Amino acid sequence: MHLLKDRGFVHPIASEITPRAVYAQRRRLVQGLMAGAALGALPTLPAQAQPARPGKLAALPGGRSAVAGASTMDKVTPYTDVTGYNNFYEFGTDKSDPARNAGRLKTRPWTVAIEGEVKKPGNWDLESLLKLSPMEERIYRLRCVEGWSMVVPWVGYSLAELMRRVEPTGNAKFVQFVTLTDKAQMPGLASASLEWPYVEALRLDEAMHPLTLLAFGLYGEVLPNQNGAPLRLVAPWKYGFKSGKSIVKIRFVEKQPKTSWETAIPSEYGFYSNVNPKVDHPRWSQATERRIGEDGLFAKKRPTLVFNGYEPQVGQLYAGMDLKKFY
Ligand SMILES: Nc1nc2c(c(=O)[nH]1)N[C@H]1C(S)=C(S)[C@@H](COP(=O)(O)O)O[C@H]1N2
Ligand SMILES: [Mo]
Repeated sequence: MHLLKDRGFVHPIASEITPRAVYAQRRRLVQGLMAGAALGALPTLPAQAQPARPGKLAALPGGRSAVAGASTMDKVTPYTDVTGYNNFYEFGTDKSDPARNAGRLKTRPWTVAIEGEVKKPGNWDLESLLKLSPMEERIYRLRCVEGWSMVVPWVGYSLAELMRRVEPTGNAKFVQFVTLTDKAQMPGLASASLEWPYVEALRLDEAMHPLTLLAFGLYGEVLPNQNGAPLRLVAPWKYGFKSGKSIVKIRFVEKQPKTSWETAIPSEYGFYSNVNPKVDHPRWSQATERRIGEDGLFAKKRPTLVFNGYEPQVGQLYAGMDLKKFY
């Protein structure tokens, strides 16, 4: 792994990204070796090709969404991949760390503080947030800046629903999302891979866009902890890192806030972070992507779409902006 500057970890360069199938196989091999060692037997591969479906979580179905672009026809990524291959650095930087370490995260009681430039600041408990608006299912592509993507059936509602209730003032130009930092529950916080808390932000109009989802579930169930329980953001036209997990605070501000990735490596991660195949990451191309679940050794990469394919819906938000400058 390439280490950058004084930080312990950054996204790997593209050539280092292990295809999912190879990674899964390697992991099974390691597990097999460990099991074999424990039993004092010869190492054998477990018979199951896929890990067993973990215990069902509480049901959280969503109705069909009427929001334009909210349901891609792309084949959804298997549940085991969506919940077993994650970025959630608070639980470790390996893709398998969140699934392994996030189980202990306590997601009730949970409150989200609404602060800053709003007429109605205050604390919202999870139960009130769950009841705020009818749940919808949104099938979104999620593309990580590392070059992989998935298709996830999220459950939630537009962030705009909450924003309308708290009434941003005329001074609110940006919305900042602050996520949980709890050393007792999050082993990854011990490493200085990023500055904690993990913070992200959107421009007010981006946050108000109907595609911007406050997600509480996936696959018809409440969010697994590794995917950002009990609530996370999903902005489908931006790289995955813009979508903060396990949000505890939403702050409305006048000035463009710094985000965790920008603070860590400003030359590589800008504020906007719109999916843009024409703007290379300084260390690798962003022109193609590997779709998780179809990435056998011989699977072809897919061309990455401008705004992750959501250009008809969000393109006008950036009319007249130089997207090479505002990357
Ligand atoms: N709090 C927090 N949110 C986070 C991250 C993180 O490390 N911490 N990683 C981001 C990145 S880089 C990606 S690609 C997505 C991954 O979401 P998923 O694991 O649900 O696919 O979460 C984003 N949200
Ligand atoms: Mo990411």
